[in-house]
Amino acid sequence: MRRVITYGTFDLLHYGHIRLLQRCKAQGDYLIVALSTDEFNAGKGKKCYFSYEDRKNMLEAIRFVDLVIPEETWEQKVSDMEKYHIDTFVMGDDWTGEFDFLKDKVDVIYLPRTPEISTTRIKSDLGTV
Ligand code: C2G
Repeated sequence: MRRVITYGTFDLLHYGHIRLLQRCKAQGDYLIVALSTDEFNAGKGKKCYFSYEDRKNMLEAIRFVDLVIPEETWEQKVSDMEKYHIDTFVMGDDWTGEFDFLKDKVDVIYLPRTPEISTTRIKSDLGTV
C-alpha cells in the first residue's frame, strides 16, 4: 500500500484544494493530510476563518482523504515520514524545491496549483480582506 502525505492550511476549502487532494491520492492508496493548527498558522502569519476542528472535519469528509493529522511545526516533516511510513510527499508547485531535503527518504512531488482560485482571492472578492 503506497502511503502519500501532504501539508496545508485548507481554509475556506475550495476546488483548488480538492483538485490537489484528488491528485495526491492518485499518487498512491492512502492519503494523510497534515493540517496546520491554528497556532502553527499564527506562526505563518495566517489567520484562518475556520477553526482547526472545522477544517479537520471538512477534510475528513472528502473521500480522497484517509487520515488528518495536526501540522504543528515546520520541523515535523522528517519524523512524519518515518512515523507514518510515507512513500510519497506531495505539495503544490508554489512550494517547489522547499522540501527537497526529504528526497533521501521519500519521493517528493510538486503538482501544478489551480491558478485562478485561492483563499486570498475569495476573501478579496467578498471584500473581507
Ligand atoms: N493549492 C492548489 N491550488 C490552489 C490553492 C492551493 O493546488 N489554487 C495547494 C497548495 O499548493 C498546497 C495545498 O493546496 O499544496 C494547501 O494550500 P494552503 O492551504 O494554502 O497551504 P499552505 O498555507 O501553503 O501551507 O508545511 C506546508 C504548509 O503547511 C503549506
